[in-house]
Amino acid sequence: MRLLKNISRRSFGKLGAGALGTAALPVTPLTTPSLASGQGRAQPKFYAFPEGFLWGCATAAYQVEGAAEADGRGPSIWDTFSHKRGKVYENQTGDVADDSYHLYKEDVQLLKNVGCKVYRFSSSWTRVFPAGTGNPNDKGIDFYKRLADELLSNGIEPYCTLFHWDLPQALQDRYGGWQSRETAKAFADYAGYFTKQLSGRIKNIFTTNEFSSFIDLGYRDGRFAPGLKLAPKELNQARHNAVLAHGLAVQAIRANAQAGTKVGIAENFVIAVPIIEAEPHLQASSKATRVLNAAYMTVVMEGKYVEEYLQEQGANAPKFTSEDLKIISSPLDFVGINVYTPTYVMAEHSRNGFAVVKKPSSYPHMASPWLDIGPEALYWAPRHAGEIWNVKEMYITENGCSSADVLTPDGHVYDSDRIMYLRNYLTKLHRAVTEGWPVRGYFLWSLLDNFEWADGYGLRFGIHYVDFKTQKRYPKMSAQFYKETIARNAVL
Ligand code: GBH
Repeated sequence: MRLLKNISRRSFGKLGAGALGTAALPVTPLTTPSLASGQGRAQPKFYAFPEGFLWGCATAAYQVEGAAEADGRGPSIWDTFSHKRGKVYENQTGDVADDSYHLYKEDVQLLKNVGCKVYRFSSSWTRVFPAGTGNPNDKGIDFYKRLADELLSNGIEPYCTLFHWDLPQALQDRYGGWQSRETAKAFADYAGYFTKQLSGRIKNIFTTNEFSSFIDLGYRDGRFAPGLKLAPKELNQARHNAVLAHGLAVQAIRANAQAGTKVGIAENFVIAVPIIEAEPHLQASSKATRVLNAAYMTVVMEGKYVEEYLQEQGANAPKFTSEDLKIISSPLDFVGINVYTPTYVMAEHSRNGFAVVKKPSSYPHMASPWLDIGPEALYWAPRHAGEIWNVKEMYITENGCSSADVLTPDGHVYDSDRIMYLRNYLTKLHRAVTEGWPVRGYFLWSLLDNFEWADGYGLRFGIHYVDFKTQKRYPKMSAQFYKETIARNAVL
């Protein structure tokens, strides 16, 4: 009591977060509760992770780089889309974003301060090939060399995603983007070239990030670039071209990589969580995972479109060859899973054997209305991937949340809801790892507040607050939480 009374708000700030600033975040020493204060109480059980677990943060090129016209970068469909009125919150664009193209050294220091072992970023296709194909741009490639070198010299391993939605505008204009196989081939050429240039530095590569986000939202709902609303038949073909692009890229990466390079994918497949963890719902959730991800993850992992999908789509099903399916399911070294929300599933006497349980309006979510809170998704994602598809090496390539962060006049952000979210999700990841599902690392989304696609700068996902007027970065309380987690290799 006395202690509490004596700590004023100001001095609490100094104790808890006052040392943050841009300087190193201190880690508080691990204290063992004194026996005197709790005679007979059991020792606390920390949620310890295996030694060598790879903690990191993630970002994507268009969301953080800015420098839209620097050094010969060509336009992507997100430049075009964000510059059209009414497409993005307050007509904001990624022209400047976090200016990480110029401030990357500072951002690497943020990673280092938090103790990250790994960093997942994406390369901008139009920095490397300004027109999607044809002549490469050395200055673009140079940026990723410098970034990788900066990471490596700070003891942080680079993980690069080759496509995080910023399709070259030239390919959209010439071929209708993902509506054509030509785009898939162009992607493979870019993947091969990038790998040849960078695999001395970058040993871990993800092809594509989240098919459903760039195809379904971009070509069906029109909410994301390029803002199209295709009919089902054309949509399914675009989906097919996207998974084909991934497969062709895997082959191109392998053909051009130095020994020791690993290749994978980053997917936010629908995570079917059994509404009750008991039969018959367990079986229903496995079945649902295969069927609900038929057009993307399932065909990538199994090399076939499940019957349920082909029947449901009927005449609108994609056209493909058996050779396509072989390419699409080219063996991977690891699978990356982006985990945000659960999809609850229950057993049902129907042809599929499962039903998706609609969430009531009272279901809790974070600042983004779609971001329903369900920590158990971080247990079920690795379990399904391991159980259904026999995945032997996995990463959580994204997990994190938006909060209504407020920067106090003295430069702090007390994002207790983000800490609550992370603590609970990580506890479930701990369960998955403890049960032996082979998750090697975890990338928190995101290192920094950034351009949140159609939500612009209106929603903040970072563990560092960014003042977009000054480009100053401020570690939030969640950065301190994550630093403690990494330092102890355990969830607190
Ligand atoms: C990830 O997508 C992305 O990989 C990353 O770039 C992004 O910043 C992060 O999540 C946070 O959003 O507005 O109702 O149409 C996660 C999957 C797909 C979830 C698109 C939000 C839009 C829902 N996202 N979806 S809505």
